[in-house]
Amino acid sequence: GCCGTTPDHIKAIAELAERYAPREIPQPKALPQFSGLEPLIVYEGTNFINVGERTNVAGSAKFRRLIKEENYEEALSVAMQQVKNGAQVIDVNMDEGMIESEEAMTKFLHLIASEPDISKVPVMIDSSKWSVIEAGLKCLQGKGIVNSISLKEGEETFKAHAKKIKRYGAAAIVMAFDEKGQADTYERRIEICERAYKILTEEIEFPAQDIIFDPNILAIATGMEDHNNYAVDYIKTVEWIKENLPEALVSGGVSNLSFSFRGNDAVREAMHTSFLYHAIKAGMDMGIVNAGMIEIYEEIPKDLLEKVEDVIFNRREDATDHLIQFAEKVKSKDKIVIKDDAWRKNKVEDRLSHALIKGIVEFIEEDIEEARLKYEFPIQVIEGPLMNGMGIVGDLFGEGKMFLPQVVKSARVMKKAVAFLQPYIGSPSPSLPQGESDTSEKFGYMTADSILYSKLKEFVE
Ligand code: THG
Repeated sequence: GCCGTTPDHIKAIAELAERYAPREIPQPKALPQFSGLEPLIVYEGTNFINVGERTNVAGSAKFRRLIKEENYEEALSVAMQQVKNGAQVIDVNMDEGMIESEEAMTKFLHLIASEPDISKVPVMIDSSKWSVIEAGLKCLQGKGIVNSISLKEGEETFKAHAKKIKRYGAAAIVMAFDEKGQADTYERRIEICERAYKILTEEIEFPAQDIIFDPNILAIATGMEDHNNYAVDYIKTVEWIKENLPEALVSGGVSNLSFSFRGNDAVREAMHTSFLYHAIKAGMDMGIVNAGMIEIYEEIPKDLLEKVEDVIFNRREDATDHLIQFAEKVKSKDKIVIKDDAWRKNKVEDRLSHALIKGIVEFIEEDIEEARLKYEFPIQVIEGPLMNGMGIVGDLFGEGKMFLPQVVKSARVMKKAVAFLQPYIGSPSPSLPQGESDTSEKFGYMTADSILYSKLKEFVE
């Protein structure tokens, strides 16, 4: 009680309070967070986090050549390009027989550190050699991610590595791999992940939110019957981890899935897109991807999607044969498909939407000019078709059907469109009736950048 409170008041309150259990003090969840120069915090409902795969000597012929030739300047531009195009983390891998991996990792990470446009994002140090990982850890500012550790060499090594990672203040990808080998069934995947989780959280107090499981995305449609259920088992494992191993995240190397369709990008893209769509629904938090090889789920041709999902979900015995046959067709059509410009015949509003959703800048100026002449005020082009298009982009992003790299492309189209309109928006239209000039004044100083950033911010939030 305070001044004016008598013992009677206190008594009355005590009697009332006695009937209820004290409030349980909620324990706020520690959010997973990583950082380069800027933080990357994973909130409830954060969309899928995409990790750029291109700075990998084993996964990119171009990057391998650049590192072998010690052309670090251009190698840096590969990293820069990924970040500019929306990669939220970059995976760096220097594992190659002909490369001094520790040295190359150190040199590359040092160079990244002096490029704030790259080092603003967290780095994922990717190596199967611990010495390379530790060389990388020594170079990182902020909180990076080690890719990876596992129980492959037994518990003692696993614990020793995890303790080191904890001291360096990094997070860790934990592969579903143990003394017996790589997990390739649902049961083996969950057995290893559960065991690793227990060791990490109970024995060495590794923060659960710093554990990122990778339950092995393996190649499907290889012709080997044993491989047919790989995608199904991965997705089931993701669900199990999210239900049973609190706070831990789930990741995976997405391009592995489609190895047997190397050379056929149309099929690979459809496979990645569909797989991600379903795995993210199951709870997949992040993935190592080639952002240029992901489509928009809704835009995959239905016949191709059906064949692809027959394979991913192992829905029929002849799924692989059918996809291979179909792939031949897609491949021969590939070049024609790229030139597919049927959408150019649609009305201007639909063309603007299409350009925004697909991130096509090629025709944007001519379409905007056509729309500008069609509408009474230029601002209506922004408020109408452009905002509608961005609205669709926002919805697709929200539903997990579009990813940040694609949104960045849309935002570029938007920026170009608004920049083109801007000179017309500043001055009031001659036919503008009195009293309505407020609208044009209000939007007179709306810049392409402000629209771009407010929209982007909206999406990202
Ligand atoms: N899990 C974890 N880390 C990983 C993987 C994983 N790191 C490596 C790999 N898998 C993920 N990275 C890639 C990178 C590229 C490709 C596949 C996976 C790829 N590259 C093209 C190819 O081989 O056809 C190369 C084309 C080119 O040369 O440009 O597919 O699963 N934790």
